[in-house]
Amino acid sequence: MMAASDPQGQIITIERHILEEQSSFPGATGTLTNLLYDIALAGKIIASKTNRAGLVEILGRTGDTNIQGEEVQKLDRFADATFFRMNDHTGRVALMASEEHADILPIPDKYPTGKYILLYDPLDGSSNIDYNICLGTIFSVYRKITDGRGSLEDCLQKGRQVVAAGYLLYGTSTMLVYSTGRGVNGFTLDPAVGEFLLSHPSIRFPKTSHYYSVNQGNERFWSEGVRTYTGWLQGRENDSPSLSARYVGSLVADFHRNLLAGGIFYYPADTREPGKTHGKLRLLYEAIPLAFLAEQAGGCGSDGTQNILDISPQSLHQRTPFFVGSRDLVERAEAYIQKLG
Ligand code: AHM
Repeated sequence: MMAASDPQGQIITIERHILEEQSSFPGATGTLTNLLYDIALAGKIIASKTNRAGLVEILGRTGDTNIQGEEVQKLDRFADATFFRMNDHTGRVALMASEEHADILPIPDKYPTGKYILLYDPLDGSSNIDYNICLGTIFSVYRKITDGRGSLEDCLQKGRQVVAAGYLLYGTSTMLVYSTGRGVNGFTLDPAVGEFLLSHPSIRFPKTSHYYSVNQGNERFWSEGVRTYTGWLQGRENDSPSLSARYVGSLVADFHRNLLAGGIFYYPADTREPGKTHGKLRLLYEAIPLAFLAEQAGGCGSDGTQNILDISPQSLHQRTPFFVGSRDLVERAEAYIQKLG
């Protein structure tokens, strides 16, 4: 897709787009605008490293494990530190929380705090780092609702309170896709000018879907409802859509493809071990931001029984079953789960 331009034929940079969006919010101070621009800048820096991930200097693991018990890789650590440092001193953010840290991340005392809460998964799909496969960063922004320099309560807001959310996709090109609640727009980084250019304006899920994305290797651990639903997606019933399977194992990549081509990504609850009965993915860092984007693009996100955006988070690293994509496919998953469990 070619970069979108205005009627005069000018290319629309992300800065210009964010500024134009700001002008449609009466009373906007520009703080969110600048925060989004800081995020875009962090994404550019992370992209410059992920592009070089195959090189020996960055490849390799730190040997530590993160709060989820997963091995932390160097690039994760770099992405995590970059996102924090790009936002810790600006006076726009009151508090951050990262999938890589057990607790909330206060702004250092020497810096002023602001009115926004920033939650992020710095490098999603990190099991793919060694194999030169797409990775992503997922973020969401909320307003601070407590007094002072922010607290855990500020991070545990429902998805309905999201002010802005989006992701960076480090693929064949680097993309930034975001929404401030006025639709979804996608930007592609032009390495020649070092700027994100509007390439995918007003993204909506297409009416016809093409793909379903799930780790089918886990099928034996799924409920009957999820197994039967998967059969329906594959074409085993009269009204089946007969979709093709595509699974990268990087949530951002799987979501992005299905957003553009139409489809559903799901990571259901499974019975493997007690911890997985609530799914694998994190409500705050992964499910809520993508469910917000999906809804803004005409789709939706669900845990199989209720809309992800209506769940009250109880803890920072809470996991959830997750179904996200074209609305009719998500609703059909809910119907199978309601009927068969
Ligand atoms: P991560 O936080 O270690 O990157 O794990 C999250 C990833 C998602 O990107 C992806 O959708 C899922 O885990 C894949 O899990 P699995 O390997 O079990 O299929």
